[in-house]
Amino acid sequence: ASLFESRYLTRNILIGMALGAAIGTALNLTGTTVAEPGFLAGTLFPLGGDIFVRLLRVLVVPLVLLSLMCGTAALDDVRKLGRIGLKTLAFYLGTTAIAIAIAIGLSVLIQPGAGFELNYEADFAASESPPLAEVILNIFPSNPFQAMVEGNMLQVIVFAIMFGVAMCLCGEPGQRVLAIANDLNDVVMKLVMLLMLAAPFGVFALVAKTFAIEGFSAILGLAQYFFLVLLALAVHAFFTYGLILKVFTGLSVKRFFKQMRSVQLFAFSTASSNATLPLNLENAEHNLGVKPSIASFTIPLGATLNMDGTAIMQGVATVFISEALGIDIGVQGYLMVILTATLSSIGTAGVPGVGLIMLAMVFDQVGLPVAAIGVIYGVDRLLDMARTAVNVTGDAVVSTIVAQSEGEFDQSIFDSEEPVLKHA
Ligand code: DAS
Repeated sequence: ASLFESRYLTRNILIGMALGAAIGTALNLTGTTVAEPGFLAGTLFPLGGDIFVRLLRVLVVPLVLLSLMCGTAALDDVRKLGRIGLKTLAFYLGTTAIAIAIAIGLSVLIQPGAGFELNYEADFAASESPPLAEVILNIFPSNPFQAMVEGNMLQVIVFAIMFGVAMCLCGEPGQRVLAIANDLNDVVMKLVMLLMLAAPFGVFALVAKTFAIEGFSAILGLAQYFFLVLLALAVHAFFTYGLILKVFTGLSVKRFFKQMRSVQLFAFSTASSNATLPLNLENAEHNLGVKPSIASFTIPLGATLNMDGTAIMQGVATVFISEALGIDIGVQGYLMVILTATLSSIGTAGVPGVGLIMLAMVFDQVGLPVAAIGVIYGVDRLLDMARTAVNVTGDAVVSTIVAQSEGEFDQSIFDSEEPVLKHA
């Protein structure tokens, strides 16, 4: 069996993660700190990890463009696009709102910040939050090449759909372009699978660096906050996703999570939905049975605007900091958090650390001091890994539900024992 098969991929990523955690923790215990990272954790590992993530992210724009053009053009009835789009958006925004509600509900119950000494000398620079109208306007590309150069995923998605619809309605020329786009798409996917060969090494470097610098010592001071975020992530991933998958498709939840394993481990290691997008797309089509006409739309859209894990961190962080500061933001404050966190996840790319930048927008809206975010900065990288795994899982769950509801789902692939990634 070829190395590319996803069961090897999972094993290889696990090996890279385990070695990375062991070496990273050893370095941390022998005195590596943020201030004194040393050559390994300060240079070698970050270099290796960043090169790996860059190599993956370079494929994202061409992959989203090609797979979306092909997916849209492959729809037997272009009018389906509107229905698919609305269903997908409803599920994405709905699950994100549920995610924050779970996070706030658990936090208000457990009171992680009560009696916490909050001395924030570390400042956190707030990024200006663009007004809502601008966020919506910014979804529409004025220059598709600029959108691709800037990696503005929502603009790339909008352009690809427009072009795909035109291809679909354009008869012979459209079919010729579609054939070329399909071949190009296959080549890009093959490139993704080739890069997966380097996954164990890239994952090792990323995990080793994180564990070396942000070792367990950072967690001890923020244990209540850290473990509450993990609890809320687990509740949302297994309960919410498990429930909606069962209710809307009747599919086996256990099987779903088994098929998602390599993608989740990869998302955890890279802490980047964008870097995980190619694998999530390949996995949705060839392990979950989601047809390309759906996956090519729902996965890229999800990677950009569906960040339930991030929303959960934002919910817990808001309660934690407001409690520790003794500021009661009240029910309308929490409703504002739910609205702002859901909307701020639209249009922010899935890259490491974007959750904290969005948290500054949320704090701005509810009147919490943005500088206080510096307190939770120390453990954010580890939490970023966990919440990114939830983000990509949410994308895959909604893709499966929408695909099955549109009859664009192949149950035999979902049930197949030996998941094999097609471009392996
Ligand atoms: N790392 C982001 C992602 O890729 C999530 C986050 O920063 O919260 O989804």
